[in-house]
Amino acid sequence: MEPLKVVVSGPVGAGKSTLIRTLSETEIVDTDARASEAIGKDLTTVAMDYGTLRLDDQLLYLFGTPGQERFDFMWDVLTEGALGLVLLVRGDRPQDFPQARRQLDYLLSQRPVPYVVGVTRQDRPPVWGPDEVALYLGQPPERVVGLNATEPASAVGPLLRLLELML
Ligand SMILES: Nc1nc2c(ncn2[C@@H]2O[C@H](COP(=O)(O)OP(=O)(O)OP(=O)(O)O)[C@@H](O)[C@H]2O)c(=O)[nH]1
Ligand SMILES: [Mg+2]
Repeated sequence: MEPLKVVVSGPVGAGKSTLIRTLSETEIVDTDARASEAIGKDLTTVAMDYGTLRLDDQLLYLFGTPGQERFDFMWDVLTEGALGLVLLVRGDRPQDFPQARRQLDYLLSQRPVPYVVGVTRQDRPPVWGPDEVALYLGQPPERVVGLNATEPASAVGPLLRLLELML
């Protein structure tokens, strides 16, 4: 089977780099640099993350985008040839939901591919659950998956769901 290119996008701190670091079976490429403005954490992705993962017989190439919108010119580069999209958002930061929705709309308008929304930090209550975020975003519940991006068994959830939806 052909490798499947999946883009992992979403606002700053959503857990994009963490998910790829948690899941990749090969050495990851990351481009985290010291954040030049106050974004609530020290390091931020300035170009991309890259990792790979095999699920059953399917090899996945995972490409993470930067979250900071000043790097959004990278989105079009990274989504070239992508066949799936995982849009992550922090479940404990509802103030990020409008931006997540804008990014999802934009990315799908550029490249209408199968997608899943992942709601991170399910291990850190109080946190919005996937069903609540699905309602907020006007998405069908099967498209929204809760996860802890630091935990392999949980982080793989959105990718398994994406493959299910693609079949
Ligand atoms: N407990 C917990 N921590 C998480 C989870 N997801 C991400 N984090 C933490 O959140 C912080 C930011 O995660 P990153 O993976 O750097 O976020 P990002 O989406 O790549 O951010 P940018 O590259 O700046 O856009 C890290 O300290 C992670 O360990 C989660 O599901 N649970
Ligand atoms: Mg990152």
